[in-house]
Amino acid sequence: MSVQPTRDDKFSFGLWTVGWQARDPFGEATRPALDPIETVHKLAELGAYGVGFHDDDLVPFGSDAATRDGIIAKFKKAIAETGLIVPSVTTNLFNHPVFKDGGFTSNDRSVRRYAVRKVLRQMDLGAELGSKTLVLWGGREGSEYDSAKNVQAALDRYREALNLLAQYSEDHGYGFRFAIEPKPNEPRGDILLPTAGHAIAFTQELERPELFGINPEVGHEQMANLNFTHGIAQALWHNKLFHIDLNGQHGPKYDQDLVFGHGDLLNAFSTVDLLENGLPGGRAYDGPRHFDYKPSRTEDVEGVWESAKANIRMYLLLKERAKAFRADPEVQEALAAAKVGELSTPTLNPGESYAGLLADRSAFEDFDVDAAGAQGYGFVRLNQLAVEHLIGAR
Ligand SMILES: [Mn+2]
Repeated sequence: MSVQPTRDDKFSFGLWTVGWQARDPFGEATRPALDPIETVHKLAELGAYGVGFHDDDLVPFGSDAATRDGIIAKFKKAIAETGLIVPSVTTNLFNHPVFKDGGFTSNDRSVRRYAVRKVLRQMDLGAELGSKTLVLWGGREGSEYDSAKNVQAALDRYREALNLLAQYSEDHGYGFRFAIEPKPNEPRGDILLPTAGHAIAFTQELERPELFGINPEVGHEQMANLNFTHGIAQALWHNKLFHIDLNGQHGPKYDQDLVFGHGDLLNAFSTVDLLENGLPGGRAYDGPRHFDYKPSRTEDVEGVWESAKANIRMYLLLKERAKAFRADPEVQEALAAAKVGELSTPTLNPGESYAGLLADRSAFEDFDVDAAGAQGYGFVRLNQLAVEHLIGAR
């Protein structure tokens, strides 16, 4: 099937995704480094509308000011030539040994001060490039040993840092929204703000909670054995889905970062269905469809671009399948039989209070619990229709 991406699809990639040289804990790089400028051109060719990056993806850590300025000038030229945008930027607070005990929550105060400065510098650059979202992945914020980290103090320091970032953004008119990316573990044994739920709760404790949301990643939630589609639905409900990282994962194991849809395909289908078709009465997601995957270590450079293309193609195919699912009269009938729509009707009548509920004998005294308990909901039939649409059998 031919599926052509357009800029309206809002596909974006991080420089670090296709640029991963496939170094892992057990082996050396299997691919050469990619030139970020060439990557920008290649992503535009593939149909992406945006590119994101950590500070160190673009400008190697420790570069002097002149080198940095030169690289940034070339990057800006590439952005202008291709018409790509930079929807989001992020900061590398995990690679250098200085961050081995974290950035914002390192036990060492001088490391925390350095980490905050590094993020402020990346915010200046992001703002200059028109970026409105700052992603915060705190992969080193955590511990291996419970006795080594005062978690409540760490959350105090996390809050202190994020409040400062928001203040800086507002004072400079940058207009950033901040998207916390949860992950349960890896590289730390246990990472702070490990799931979408933890991160959403944390945003409520900040000075400007409305500026903070989350950037949930398929694989990260699935590493915690959670349902990603449920997670993003709840994030939308809280108005906290600021960004999304799409990839593939086979359940709770190391972070696989597979192509989107190459892990839990059924869940990828429901994710695209939610993002593209929404739910009655629910909030819609309008941000980038950002791929945060890694081309497998077995692939050469040609395979890197094939895998990038595969993400886009998987998303568009799933979008087409999800539209067909929603348009099928038999599905609509099965949805009605399963009372899926009835859940949107409030449990109380308009204006009714508990007094009305107590006065309604049909709700309790005369309610036929045996009949209600005996009814079938037909969820399996509905799911079979979904799977048949997914695999192209309908
Ligand atoms: Mn990610």
